Amino acid sequence: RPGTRVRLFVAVALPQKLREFLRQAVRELPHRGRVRWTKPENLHLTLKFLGEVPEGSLEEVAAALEEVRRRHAPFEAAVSGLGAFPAPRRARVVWAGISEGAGPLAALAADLDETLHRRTGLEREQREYRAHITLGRPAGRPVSFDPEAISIPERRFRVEGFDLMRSVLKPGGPVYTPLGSFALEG
Ligand code: 2AM
Repeated sequence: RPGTRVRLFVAVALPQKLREFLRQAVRELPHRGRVRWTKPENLHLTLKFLGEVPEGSLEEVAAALEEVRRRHAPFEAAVSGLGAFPAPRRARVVWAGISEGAGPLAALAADLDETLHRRTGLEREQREYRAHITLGRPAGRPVSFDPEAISIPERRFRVEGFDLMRSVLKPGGPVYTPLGSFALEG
């Protein structure tokens, strides 16, 4: 159908063991307020949020990602620690931090932003990229917790590529589907 739009983002998939580890770690977190914890199968590291894109642009989006993947080599990254946007005492996003690989992740994010803008006319990101893994969001009002209350010890993983993801917003939470995988090779 003409005019159909798809909600897209580009993300690094996380190993299943790491996803399960993160989901388990936050089960122990004492906090005030109701949190919708991210389902383990949905845990990912976003590089670029594209928003609602016309279905007809999908080929050009994929071509941009293909261009980017060739410019970057695989690298090591690590997750550790817990934080929140805008702050742990009034959290709208509870996240796991990136203790290694933040530089190459930001370089990938910037290249995706630039290349998608050039090839598809997508608007460039205004906010600074801050690599994080969203673990949960408040069900209503912001939640409050002590980021030191639990420890998320360092867990390393290798970034071999990124995926183009489709997001469908459903009452039970977003459903993410990979539309394509792009292996780093630069
Ligand atoms: P988040 O991890 O901080 O929630 C799919 O929604 C992915 O795109 C999420 O990882 C989300 O970030 C990210 N994203 C970035 N900007 C967004 C926006 N304006 N609306 C929804 N998701 C956004």
